[in-house]
Amino acid sequence: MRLEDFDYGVVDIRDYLRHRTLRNKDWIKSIIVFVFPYANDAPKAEGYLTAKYAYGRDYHIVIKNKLEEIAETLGFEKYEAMTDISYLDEKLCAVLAGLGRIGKNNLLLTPKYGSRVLIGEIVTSVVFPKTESELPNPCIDCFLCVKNCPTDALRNGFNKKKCLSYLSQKTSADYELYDKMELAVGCDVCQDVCPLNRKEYDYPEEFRFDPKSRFVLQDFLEIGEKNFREHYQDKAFAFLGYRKILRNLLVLEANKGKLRPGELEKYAGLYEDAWFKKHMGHLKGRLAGGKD
Ligand code: B12
Repeated sequence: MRLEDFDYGVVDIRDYLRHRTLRNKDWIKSIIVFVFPYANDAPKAEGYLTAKYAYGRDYHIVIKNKLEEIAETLGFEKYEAMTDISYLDEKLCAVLAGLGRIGKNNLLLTPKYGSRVLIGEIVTSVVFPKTESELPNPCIDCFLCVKNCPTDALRNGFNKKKCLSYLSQKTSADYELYDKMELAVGCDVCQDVCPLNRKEYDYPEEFRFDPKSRFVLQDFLEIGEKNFREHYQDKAFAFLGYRKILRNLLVLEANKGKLRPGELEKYAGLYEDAWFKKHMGHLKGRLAGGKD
């Protein structure tokens, strides 16, 4: 495993500290930042898909393993390999490493892959020569992501509370926003409409679509809460837990006009959680043509 086989750039820790603070990390001298591309198109499949970043094996596992291997190869004694679950602002790291710039969709846009990349990093006590390039911003200001965001989360900056990706992980009471949901986990609209995301490229085979990233309500109910963790243990969305994904699937069924009021009654009684019951109440109101 050679560093040259990867898309990476190096940040001098002093440059990062000009923008963000870090506590008790005085030993870090360099951040080696990596981008890993993932799927760019959706399979034709019955049921509800996850966002594309979650099509394959959990990227937290895949990327961390790769980074650990690289760090071993480089012979680092003191280092940390991280992705997502990281104390660093990873997009800022990637920009400082010369890997891309931030687009109107709030994401790192790279010249080679567009925005469909995941970011990972190795922080090390070794001083590495820093990457000097700063790329021009490839975002062409077409505003397609801003205009097409189903919940208007990108207008005047990013409003995470309105972002469907955020909502799919949370138990928010903004039920009307959920009415726009199209995926079982996450959201891809702002990336799907981006003209810079029409590139062809290879990506790690671990990120290829596997059928567990497609949900059919009846099958999901059969898997059940007890078997959920084991069944989805190698998927990036396992941390959401059974009930939130079930809520998402019921929202999607309602959004597609596939739920009957009688069915909802049955599901609403499954769990005592107030957030679950209230959301089912909202769906019931929708089916009845009322407000709530
Ligand atoms: C929390 C989180 C979320 C939350 C909230 C995000 C938020 N911004 O508040 C939610 C659940 C909404 C979310 C959604 C998604 N996320 Co997320 N998320 C994170 C996480 C863990 C922290 C983000 C964060 O709070 N950063 C701190 C705040 C301050 O930064 P920010 O506002 O997000 O970004 C700004 C700074 O980076 C700054 N910045 C960037 N460059 C520079 C340069 C200079 C000089 C300065 C001063 C500032 C600056 O500008 C950015 C834009 O305003 C990161 C991983 C990480 N540890 O960084 C992943 C991460 C950002 N997410 C990622 C992904 C893939 C997604 C989704 C695409 C998943 C999906 N398909 O559903 C969506 C995209 C939504 C969107 N359009 O942004 C990737 C992004 C990869 C990329 N190409 O950019 C990351 C990096 C994870 C990873 N390891 O790859 N995410």
